Amino acid sequence: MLSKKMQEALNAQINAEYHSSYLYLSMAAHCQAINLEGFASWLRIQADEEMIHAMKIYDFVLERGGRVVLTAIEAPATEWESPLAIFEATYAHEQYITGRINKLVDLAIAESDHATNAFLQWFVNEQVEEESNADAVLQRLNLIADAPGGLFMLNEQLGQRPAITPASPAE
Ligand code: OFO
Repeated sequence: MLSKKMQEALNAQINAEYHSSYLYLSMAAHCQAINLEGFASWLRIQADEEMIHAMKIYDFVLERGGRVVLTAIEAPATEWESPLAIFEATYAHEQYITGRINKLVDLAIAESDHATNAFLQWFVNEQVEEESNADAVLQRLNLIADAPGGLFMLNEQLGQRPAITPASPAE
C-alpha cells in the first residue's frame, strides 16, 4: 500500500511524464513546420517514450492499490530559435526530470517503501540514457555550428531512430 504522500508524488510524476511527452511533441511539430523531418521523427518517438514512462507509473500506482488522479498538463512552448535551442531545452528538461526522480527515490527511502524504491530504479537508469541521448545530439549540433551540410546529415541520422511500441498495460 502506498502512503498518501507517495501516491501524490507518483501522480505528480505521471503528470510530469505527460508534460514531457507534450513538450517533445510540440518540438516535433515545430521541426515538421520548418522541414526538419528527421528531427521531427526523433522527437515524436521521444514523445511516445514519455507516454510509456507515464503509463509505467500509472500501472504501478494501481498495482499497489493506489488511486491514479490525472491533472491538467502544462502547455509546452511552441517555437524555438533553432535546432540547437531545441536540444539545449531537451537536455535541460531531462536533467530536471532526473532531479524529480531522485526526489521520488529520496521519499521512498525516507518512508522505507522498498517496493517503490525498487520500481524507481528503472527510472534512475533510464535517466542516464535519456540525458546521454539528448546530450549526444546537443554535442553534434554544437560541432555543426552553422554548417547547413552538417544539419542536413544530422537530420538524416535522427530520422533513422527506430519507432517504439505504444504504451500498453503492465507486463
Ligand atoms: Fe525523458 O524521461 Fe521520462 O520524462
